[in-house]
Amino acid sequence: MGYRVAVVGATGAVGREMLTTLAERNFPADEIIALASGRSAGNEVSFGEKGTLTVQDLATFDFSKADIALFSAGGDVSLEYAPKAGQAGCVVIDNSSAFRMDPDVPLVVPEVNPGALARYGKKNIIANPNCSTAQLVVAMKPLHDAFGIKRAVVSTYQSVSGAGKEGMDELFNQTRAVYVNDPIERETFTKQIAFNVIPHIDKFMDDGFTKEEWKMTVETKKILDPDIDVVAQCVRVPVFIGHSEAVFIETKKPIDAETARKAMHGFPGLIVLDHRADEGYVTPVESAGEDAVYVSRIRVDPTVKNGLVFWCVSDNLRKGAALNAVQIAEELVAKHLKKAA
Ligand code: A2P
Ligand code: 11C
Repeated sequence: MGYRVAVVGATGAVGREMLTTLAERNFPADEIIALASGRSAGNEVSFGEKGTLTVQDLATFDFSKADIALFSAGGDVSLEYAPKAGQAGCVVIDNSSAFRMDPDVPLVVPEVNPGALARYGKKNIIANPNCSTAQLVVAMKPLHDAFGIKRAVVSTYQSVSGAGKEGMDELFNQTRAVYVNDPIERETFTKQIAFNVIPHIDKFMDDGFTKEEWKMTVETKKILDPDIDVVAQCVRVPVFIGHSEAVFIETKKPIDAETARKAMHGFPGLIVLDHRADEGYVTPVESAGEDAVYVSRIRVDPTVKNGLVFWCVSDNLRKGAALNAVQIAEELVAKHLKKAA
């Protein structure tokens, strides 16, 4: 007998990817339920190659009719509906930031801290990290195990799909407007994104960092190690899919490019593609639609005692969101939520 799986936000950029990923990976489901706002109820969404699903209204859905719910409809929707779903006995895997730092909610990247999942039962909620954190911790984990990371300095180059389908539409429409000389219309982003970069993702905090930057610091500590210091500068770039990161780490043990490469080689979900030649590195366009986190441009940082620099790219809708959520669901059903055959 399979599981009943609901996808909340099924018409959104991540929700659609969740449905595709569930279909592609043959998740053991008897029923997949697509949920979104009343505006979309009755519309059809694709369930990968397996056909289409009719969208139902989240507001009237009874969560006792689902075993697992993947949420990606924004923090406010999660805050309102995830606790209700959890209380109805449905395990929520939440892609928003609403519950990530709640001590009773595990924050999980299955390749990095699968053991944390065991504590999901307090609220029946498991949190999926921010997309920029998910790819970072996959790249950092084997290096941390081998060399002990003390500090990471990260600059991100984040695609517009991180801001959902509206962000993607805004890049498309502004790019077109530039070419046809129409006025540039702005709604989702705080400045023009077409042919520009914006050093501002999520709201500003009192200390001058943005919430996106703060999330990278605190989520990395929760997932990987509270003793690692992370300082981030997050930037939106006019790329549709795929987040990129320039990462500068300092380690406890001496580190060099060759041993770092060996430590990363074969780590689940991570691909090192690093040739010091034209095209010997991965860009976000190549990462789109792929599951892996890619690391390139590995080199020693000669300005600190034990330092390494690398470039890290991944599809933010996949490992950064939908794939990680489905991997959590797979781990959950394999180890924690077994159904009688
Ligand atoms: P809808 O399309 O009906 O508005 P994205 O992150 O790509 O912008 O997508 C957001 C997703 O969250 C969409 O599926 C959207 O559904 C859904 N959503 C937004 N607000 C609500 C709400 N109040 N109730 C249910 N789903 C919502
Ligand atoms: C972005 N990283 O690229 C954000 C999107 O906390 O889940 C995801 C925000 C979050 O805009």
